[in-house]
This record gives sequence, structure tokens and C-alpha cells, in this order.
Amino acid sequence: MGLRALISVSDKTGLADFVKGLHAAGVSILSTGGTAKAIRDAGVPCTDVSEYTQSPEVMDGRVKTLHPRVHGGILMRDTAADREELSGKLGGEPIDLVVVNLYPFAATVAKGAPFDVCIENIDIGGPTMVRAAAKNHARVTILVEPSDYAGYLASLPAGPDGSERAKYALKAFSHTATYDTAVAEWMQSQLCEGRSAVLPLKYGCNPQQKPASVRGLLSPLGPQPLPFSVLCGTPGYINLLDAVNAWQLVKELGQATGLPAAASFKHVSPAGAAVYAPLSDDMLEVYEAAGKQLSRTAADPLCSFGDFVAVSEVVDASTAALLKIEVSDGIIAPGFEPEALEVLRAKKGGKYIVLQADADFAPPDEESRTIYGAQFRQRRALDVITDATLANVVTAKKELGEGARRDLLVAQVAIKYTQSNSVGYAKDGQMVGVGAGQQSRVDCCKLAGRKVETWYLRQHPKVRALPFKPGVKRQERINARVRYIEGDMPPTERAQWLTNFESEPEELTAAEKSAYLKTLDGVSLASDAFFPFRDSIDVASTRGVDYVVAAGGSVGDPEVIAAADQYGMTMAFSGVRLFHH
Ligand code: 93A
Repeated sequence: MGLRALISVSDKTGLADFVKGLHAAGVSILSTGGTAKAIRDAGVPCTDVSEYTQSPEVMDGRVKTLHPRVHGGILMRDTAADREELSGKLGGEPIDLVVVNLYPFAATVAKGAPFDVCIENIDIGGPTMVRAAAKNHARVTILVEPSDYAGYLASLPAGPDGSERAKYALKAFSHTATYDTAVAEWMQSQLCEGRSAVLPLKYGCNPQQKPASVRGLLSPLGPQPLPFSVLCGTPGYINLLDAVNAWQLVKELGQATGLPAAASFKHVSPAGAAVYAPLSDDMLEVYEAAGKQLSRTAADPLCSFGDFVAVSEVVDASTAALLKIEVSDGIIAPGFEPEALEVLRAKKGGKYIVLQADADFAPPDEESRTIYGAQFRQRRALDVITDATLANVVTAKKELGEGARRDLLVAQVAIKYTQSNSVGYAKDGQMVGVGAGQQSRVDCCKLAGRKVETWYLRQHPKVRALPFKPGVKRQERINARVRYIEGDMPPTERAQWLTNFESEPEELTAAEKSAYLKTLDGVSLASDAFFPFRDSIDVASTRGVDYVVAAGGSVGDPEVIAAADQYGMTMAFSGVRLFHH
């Protein structure tokens, strides 16, 4: 007896040629409503499933193939007992080939169809047949993709062998799994308004990388909502990478110090991070933040342009007022006072991104990512930075005051979320220089050290006295001060720079800078791994560093400790490497 196929497809691509091929090879065909019509339109005879089951399609097609004669015909094993039960008890016939593709659920959702229409597009009978046929691949072939039709026809009259059928079955199970994931994600988005499992993004790292999205993890309980909700704006891919890293940083920093924490990220490394510490009137003036409460970041005034901010506590009106004047893309925080939210929602013409972090969210211990088709898995960096990382002081000098301890914690947590190699300088509860993504550690110390210099020299009386014209914007003032400090302007740039001022500023000489930098002290330095040589300590000594924490464990440790001793630094070995990528 010839083979029997059951065909029920929403996507009728390639169907006509396929059924002609089946018919020519003597395969008899059972089919459902619309598919049966398309088959007959192609000039190929077929039997309606309703005739085979002697049971009509009912409830607008909700029940078409859900019948023991269909599922008995698919699930029958090649045994005398099963054959007997199928033909005797059920009055059915063996089905050898199942060709199904499912109601276009994802496309229906993507079109923005109403709830009822999406519900109707959840296929029940289709996946049931697909899974039944895939389970019984020892005897049955399951095809879920039109691209497999030609291969199947080529295998006739015998049909595919066992290993081919198993491959089709694997594809079929993946197909239904993907389908059910889409249904579950959609249900999640319907049930948790504002905290969806999937957030479509305009594009990925670059505009040409489309489509892009971010999604919550799949767990045995279904797709999990994202660990934040979008209160305002349309976050991009890099915004969200910044947001989730910055949020982890401030959450951990808040826990480590018991103080409110803030961070500012750009390109997935912190441009600054800080815990609450009262700022002197002088510093408030330098940050142009007189009268403001929260100690924000100031490590890298240039990098802060266009950054993403995270705050560990509910954002109040004074913090929102401070952010209002900052050039920034968005903020993530565990909550916002109504007045603060109003201010932030009005920023950037309503485009400012406001994300509310789920403060209770507990990510799974394992994390993974895919790169170039390879999935990488690892345990998350679960170890929280605590005072214990400062217990092993290896230098002659042992004192670590409260301020130094706090700053070493701030620096360690900041670099834990900085692209490696990284080092960070901290003072007065805030990062004053972060070096990220360098291949050489000493380069990293120099790079971050330059930022420390700029930060400190912003306090120089000559910098503070720069005679800006009224109307020069805040970011322009910041940029102009930095260039004044760096002092390496070619004539064309200098001419342009001078347009910012009422009168020509007097030069800040190298000797003045160097003399002023000598007054810098009490700076803390953290490194995300050991120092291989003493060179980094030598560099640090020129940036007012008195306290150091590094992983330790290098063959160069004795040399590094000796250097720290020469400069009278206090250095702890944490024993914890903090690489981050
Ligand atoms: O509504 S259903 O879940 N109930 C069923 O019994 C059933 N049987 C097949 N959907 C069902 N199907 C689906 O109908 C198939 O998965 C296929 O996508 C579609 C084909 O319908 P038609 O042949 O009428 O175009």
C-alpha cells in the first residue's frame, strides 16, 4: 500500500508543486479546509480530514485535526497491536508523512493585531500533530518547512531513512519550542504592562544592525520580565548595556558602603561613579552645582557627555534638577518621586530615557552570551566587594582611615564594571579617573592619571577665574576648561577657543600645573588585577596616590610592594581579580 500524507499548512509556499510530486509518486493525501482547497486547485485529489474522522471542523476551525483517528494514525508504532487498535478500535489508517506549518502567531503580533485576534492565532492542532509526528519519527516523517519539500520528494518512493527522519523531528521540536516561546513572551507582555519580556530596539550597536531587541531570560516558569521598565523614551542597544552595568555598579556600591551611590556610563564603562559625601562649597562651584545635594560624578567631564546615569536610591527633585542641566541620554534608578519624574520626562523634549530598575530582581547565577555562533557561559561575578578585600595590607604602612577604605571600595566596585584592563582613582567618595580597555596596565594608569590631573586642575584658581562670556553653554565651558588645562592647542583651535572669553586668559604654565599637582594627596587607586611591575606605582605616585588595592599574586609582587613602600603608600592585596568584558 502507498504512503499516506496529512497536510495542513498556513504558509502555502511551494505547496502546489509538492503535492503534484506526492501524487505522481502515489502518495494519498489527507488535508484540512484551506489547505485541501489549495491542493485541489493545483489539480491534485485529496480527502478532507473531516471525512476521514467523520467529525466536522467546528468552532471556526478551532477543532479540525484534534481527533483520535488523526493522532492514532500518526502515533501508531509499527507493531501488530498498534495496527490492530488503530484499524479496529479507532477505525483509522496509518499516516506516514505529516506536513504542517503553524498559524502565523508572531507575524500577527508584529502587525499589532488586537488581543482576540492574537489568541485565535495560537495554533493548537498544528503543534499537536507536529509533536506527535516528531515523537514517532521511528516511522513517520514530519516536515515543517517548505524548503524541505524537494528533499522529501527526492527520497521517494522509499521515503527518508531513519536518520533523516530524526533530523526532521529535531527541527520540528525546535519549531514548536520557538513558537511556544513567542506565545509565552506575548502573554508576558500582556500581563505585565510596562515590564515586558521583550523590548524591540531601533537597532543594535550600529544603525545597520537591524532588527535588534532585548529580552528577559527564559526560565522553567516561562519568559521572565526584564529587570527594568521603561518610564520614558526609547532606549537603544548601547543605552541598555550601559544601564544594566551602571545599575549593577550602584546597587553593589550602595550595598558595599551603605551610602547612596551614582554612576555615569558611556560605551559600557563608567565615566564616573560616586557615593554620597558632602561636597565642599569649592567643589560645588567647580562642578557648577552650587546648592545641589547629591554628589554626582566628575571623573571625566568630557566622557560624561551623552552618558547614561544610574542612581541607587529613589531619585528626588533635587537630583532631577541637577540632571536636568547635564548632557545625558538617560537614567536608571529604583524609583522616582513624582516631581522628579515630571522634570526628567520633560528633558530632551520628552526623549530622555527613564528606566525604573526592579530593585528586588535576582538574576540567575549563570550568565551567557552568544558571539559568532558560539554561546559562552559562566558563573556571574557574584562575589560582592566588601571591607574584607582590604584586610591583607602588604606594605610597611598599615593605616587605612575610614575615607580611604570607602574610596578603595568605590574604586574596586567601579572597575568591577569597567572594561578590562582597568584601573580607577578615587578621592572623597568619587571616581576621579577611570582607565578602561587598555592592553597594558601602566598605560591604563597613565590614561586614568591624566584624567585625575584634569579633574584636580579644574580646581586651580586660574581655571576657576576663566572669564567666560555670558551665554557660553555649560558643556562648552567644561570643554574649554579642559583644553585650557591641557594647553596643547594649535593656533586655529586656540583662536576658536578664545571666542569663549571676554578677555584673553593668561596661560596656565607647565610649572604652575606641576606645582599645583604636588598639593594633591589622599588619592586611592584600585586595579582589576595584579601589577606586573613597579611602573604603575611610579605613575600613581605622581597623581597623589596614598592608598592602593590590587589583586596581588604576581611574581613581581615584591618589587611592587617595595615601590609602594618607597612612596609611603598603604597597599592591600584583595586576592580578587575583577576582569570584566
Ligand atoms: O485551530 S487549531 O488549533 N485546531 C486544529 O484542530 C488545527 N488543525 C490544524 N489549528 C489547526 N490546524 C492549523 O490549521 C495548522 O497548523 C495550519 O497552520 C492551519 C491550516 O489550516 P487550513 O488548512 O484551513 O488553511
